[in-house]
Amino acid sequence: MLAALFAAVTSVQPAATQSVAAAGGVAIPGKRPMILHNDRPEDLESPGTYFDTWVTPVDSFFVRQHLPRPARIDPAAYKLKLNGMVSNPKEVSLAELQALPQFTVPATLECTGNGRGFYLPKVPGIQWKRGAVGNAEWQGPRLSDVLKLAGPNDAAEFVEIDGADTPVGQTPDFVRSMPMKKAMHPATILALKMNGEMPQMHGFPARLVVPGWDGTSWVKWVTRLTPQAKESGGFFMNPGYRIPGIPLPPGTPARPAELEVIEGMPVKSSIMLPEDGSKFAMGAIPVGGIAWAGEEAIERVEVSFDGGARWQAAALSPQKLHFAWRLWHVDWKPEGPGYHTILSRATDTAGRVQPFVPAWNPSGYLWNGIDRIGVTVEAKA
Ligand SMILES: Nc1nc2c(c(=O)[nH]1)N[C@H]1C(S)=C(S)[C@@H](COP(=O)(O)O)O[C@H]1N2
Ligand SMILES: [Mo]
Repeated sequence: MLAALFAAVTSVQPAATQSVAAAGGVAIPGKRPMILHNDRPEDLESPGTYFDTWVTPVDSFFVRQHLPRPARIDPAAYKLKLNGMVSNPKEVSLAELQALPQFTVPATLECTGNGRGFYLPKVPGIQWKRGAVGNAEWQGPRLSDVLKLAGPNDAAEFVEIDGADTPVGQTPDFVRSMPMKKAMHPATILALKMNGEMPQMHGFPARLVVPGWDGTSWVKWVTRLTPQAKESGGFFMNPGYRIPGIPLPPGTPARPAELEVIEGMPVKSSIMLPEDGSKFAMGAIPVGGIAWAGEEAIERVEVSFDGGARWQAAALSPQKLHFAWRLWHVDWKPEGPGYHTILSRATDTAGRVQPFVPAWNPSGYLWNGIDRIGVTVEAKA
């Protein structure tokens, strides 16, 4: 039954894919036509029509990086440096990482700027709408097992992570850190595979998977892990990727002392079909999308077709997992012709509910407002 519902979503894909290409979508090798936000290197957003499968294929997955992608690392020459507060500093080969027990973690990766384009007043930065998110099956050794190869010191509270990309011009090196507690979590892995094979664009040969945390923590092309006593202070930790701990009136500047590091992501749903502004003839219209909740699982998605007066439950895809999204679907029969507003609202296993108005913040992070589109239904001639 559910499979049939989702099949209906799939069936509208080809025509809409063409419209992405026509609307300025670009073909990058290894990708279907994507929404291009930057080139050199490309920042790519997935159009709504690609969100019809629980696992996002690599060719449909969004791409984000701050610096040019590093040259492809020769797997035979690859070395992962383990240093800092460890008893046995060392360099580990890809073969050694492959020899550790391998785990598969299905998890949703979302850029913390996904939805920035919906904030009012507008904030600078890539104006992502709904498509800087994807769900993949990641596979590799646990980060805890990798760190244990070097014997981290008990006094190490954080681990610093560096990728192979290097600073360019005004943009400093992309270096992140996270608390040891999250690094040692059994679901945190150093992925060597994404849906079976790690593509260069997504971090070959090794990228962090930090389930439930925003994409910034998911460092690609990992070359160094450094247990340390304190959080790192580089640009991408501070002032980068912080949000006000005390909510600010919209449009006001950040107060640096009140900024906090982003960790677990909020509950959220997005309407991926139909496209905002579409037109239909009277009849059944498939409405669907995705919902996810950081470190929690999705309990419920509700949809409203009357501006939020009445809500109805959407059918959900069966996998109810922490860290991974659920697809949702409603077969909608409009009551009459005219313009209709469609809203979607998710609730998670911790009881968190998607808000009407997410907290405005100067960097436009963590947008999770109740999603909203409008469609026009035309009376039959
Ligand atoms: N080395 C490195 N890793 C990185 C980044 C980067 O610029 N350099 N960008 C991060 C950000 S902000 C996001 S949202 C994700 C995007 O992952 P993807 O390109 O595989 O979709 O990668 C993260 N990992
Ligand atoms: Mo991001």
